[in-house]
Amino acid sequence: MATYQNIFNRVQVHGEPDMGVQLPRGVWGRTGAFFSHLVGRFAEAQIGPIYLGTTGIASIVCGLIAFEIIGLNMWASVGWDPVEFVRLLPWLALEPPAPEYGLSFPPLNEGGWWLVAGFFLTASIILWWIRMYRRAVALGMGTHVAWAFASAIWLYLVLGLIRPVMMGSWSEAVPFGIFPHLDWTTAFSLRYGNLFYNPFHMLSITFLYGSALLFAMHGATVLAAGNYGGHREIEQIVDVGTAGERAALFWRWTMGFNATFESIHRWAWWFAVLVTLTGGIGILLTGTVVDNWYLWGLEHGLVPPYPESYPDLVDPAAAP
Ligand code: 07D
Ligand code: 07D
Repeated sequence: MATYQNIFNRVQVHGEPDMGVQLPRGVWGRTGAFFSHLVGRFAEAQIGPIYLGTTGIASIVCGLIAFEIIGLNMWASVGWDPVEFVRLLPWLALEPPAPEYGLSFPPLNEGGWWLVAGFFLTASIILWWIRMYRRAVALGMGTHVAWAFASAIWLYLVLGLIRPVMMGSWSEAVPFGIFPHLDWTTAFSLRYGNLFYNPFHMLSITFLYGSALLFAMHGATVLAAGNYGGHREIEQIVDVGTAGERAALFWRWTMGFNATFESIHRWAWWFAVLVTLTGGIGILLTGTVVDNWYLWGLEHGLVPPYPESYPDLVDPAAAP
């Protein structure tokens, strides 16, 4: 019996590319479209039409400028040796200015390039946000995708712009680089007394784990009802079969209640959005309102009171 499977063995029959709903032409036309068998094994086989548009092009240009500045600075840091550049790439960095520069503009080689790259990266990300927003409006859709993206941009802006400005120093910001940004993350947690005791870090982690759980439940449920056509969304909408009913009953059986076709997507949206929304709040409070999350945790009864086994020993985290 033929079962419907999207990955690996979907039959790829197609005619002309589907150019999408007719809309009044914008400043820019749509590009053409073509089919890729390989892509069709993982998703829709059709590539395009892509709408580049003014903000799209501007975003790509700004993104490329930032990428070039970061890459060239990293290359310069290994004396322009191409082999060393490739070998050490994950460890190379473009660091923000040193603390003595505060919020001023330092010489290019002492953090100035970091500021310029940050400016273009931020411009690129915001332009891409405008593009998503405007494309959704042009299609008569809601702007949910743009607002979810805005939540990620909020955390990014807190990390690299808002918090450093509130702290009065660019040196507080994240360096560009694969492992260097991980070192920064660890150092940040240590410097501010263990981020685990930051309740907003806790919330962020809860929503991160929750997002993974929800995604697994949703994906698994739809696939599990696949032999009743559960994954064939259009048929499910026009012709109510039993896939949705079975899936809903499955969850009522196993955990007592079930999401609806609509609410599962609202759950997913909120869980994902809250990861970076709460995360950004947690980072913004760090160093501005709370200097040491471990001591804050002690004060608020979060940190377990350890027995005084060694009364003469001073806890380094509690030292002034
Ligand atoms: C799968 C969608 C595709 C996106 C990808 C990332 C770049 C960077 C630039 C070489 C899920 C593209 C990467 C454009 C290239 C240069 C200069 C999204 C998917 C494939 N991090 N982080 C990574 C960024 C922060 C942390 C990986 C960006 C904070 C930890 C990648 C930002 C803190 C770990 C990356 C950012 C932090 C990572 C994989 C911006 C706290 C890992 C990301 C703009 C939140 C993991 C070696 C991924 C890793 C990892 C990119 C910010 C912590 C390089 C662009 C400062 C603990 N981060 N990150 O798949 O393997 O995301 O690191 O804010 O363990 Mg990070
Ligand atoms: C970075 C949003 C910005 C990204 C944007 C994308 C491009 C690429 C790509 C063309 C990720 C721009 C894209 C430019 C274009 C292409 C291909 C989202 C970003 C706009 N933590 N921790 C979190 C855990 C510890 C620390 C969040 C777990 C330690 C710091 C998350 C553990 C220390 C920060 C989380 C753990 C520490 C965080 C991130 C466990 C280190 C943050 C959520 C089990 C020793 C960030 C409040 C996210 C935050 C953050 C998880 C441990 C430090 C929930 C599970 C104790 C400094 N941590 N963490 O979605 O918000 O990021 O904190 O140990 O800043 Mg943590």
